[in-house]
Amino acid sequence: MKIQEKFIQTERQTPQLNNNNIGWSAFFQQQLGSNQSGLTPSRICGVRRNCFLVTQGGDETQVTVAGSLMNDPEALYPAVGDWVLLRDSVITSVLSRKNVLSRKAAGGRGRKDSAGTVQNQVIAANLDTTFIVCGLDRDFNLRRIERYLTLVYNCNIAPTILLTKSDLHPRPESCVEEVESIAFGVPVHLISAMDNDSLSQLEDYLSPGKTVALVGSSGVGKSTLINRLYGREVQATASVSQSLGKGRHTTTNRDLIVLPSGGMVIDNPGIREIAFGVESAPADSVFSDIEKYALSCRFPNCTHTHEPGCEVQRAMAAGELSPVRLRSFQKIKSELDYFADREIRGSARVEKERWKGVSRKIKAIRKRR
Ligand SMILES: Nc1nc2c(ncn2[C@@H]2O[C@H](COP(=O)(O)OP(=O)(O)O)[C@@H](O)[C@H]2O)c(=O)[nH]1
Ligand SMILES: [Mg+2]
Ligand SMILES: [Zn+2]
Repeated sequence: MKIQEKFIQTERQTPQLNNNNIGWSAFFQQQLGSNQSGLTPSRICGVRRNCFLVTQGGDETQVTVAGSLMNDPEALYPAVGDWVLLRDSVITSVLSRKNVLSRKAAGGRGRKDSAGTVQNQVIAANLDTTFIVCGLDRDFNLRRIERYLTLVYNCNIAPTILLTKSDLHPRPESCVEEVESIAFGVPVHLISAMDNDSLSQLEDYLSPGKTVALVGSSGVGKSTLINRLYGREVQATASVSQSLGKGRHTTTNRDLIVLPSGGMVIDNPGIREIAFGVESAPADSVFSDIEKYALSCRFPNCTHTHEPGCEVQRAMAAGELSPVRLRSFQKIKSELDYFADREIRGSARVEKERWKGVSRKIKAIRKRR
């Protein structure tokens, strides 16, 4: 009875995967051995602190990763866009990648781990194109575009440059010329969220089964673009603060989203930190009011949450500082700490350690039952 149920389940899922609709192809099919019946191929569409999200084209489901995979130094660690095999909501293996958008750890200086291999920070896997997104407001910066182009070229992935917020520039065509002069032969598109017609330029990149990752600084309009392409709000966006001319951080998770067109987009809110370190982090200058109080905290490494003698907490209690502002400061701080941590230790190890913690917790829960 059980076996029959399983058989029916596999039967039902096979046509969908052969349909090519979320990027499945012969390249992945040929990696399925004959002894892998009962294992369901799924695509990673989200990496969360404590789990992965996967899809087979429809709903997202939460899964965990097998301990054997975590402890295998040779195994790929699942990233957004990866194809994985699942048994009972547990990832048992990660299929070989067609390509991977990643950056060498530690600023490309080629730091090596104990085994002598250069560690890579994986941003997304199995892409057809990467959109380098640059806003035509204060974000416009040819040097930054060059750095993104280098990142994408180094991974042998086709770049396309999107200049967003064209409605905010008096002569957007002049920017296209400037970009073309540094990115010879790379397609450049002018996009505005105010102009739905401008999105039709992107149709070819997003035909059924195609996967595109969006990279670019926070606030350039990546999530807004995804919402326009989708036809409704599926990603959180941030309002640009006029005084700063920068978007605020909204999400820390990158996600693969299946568009109604059948194409897929991967939003990368953390790309700036992942790709180029934290040198341009907004936290210090933008939160100078909080930093000012923090100088008077009793402990130099105060997290301003529970420590005695915390001047920030005192200021908040006295109504001198808004709790909302402190929360957003702490959120950005913890993001930056996380990326800084990855910078220093290499992403693979940080991820693995994090997962060891998770598996310990799972074991503890099982014992209690
Ligand atoms: N004027 C204008 N504003 C835009 C455009 N695209 C995005 N924005 C605004 O820019 C801000 C940041 O956008 P968001 O999508 O959150 O950027 P992300 O951080 O790259 O995902 C939001 O307030 C958007 O409304 C555009 O084409 N024109
Ligand atoms: Mg966003
Ligand atoms: Zn404090």
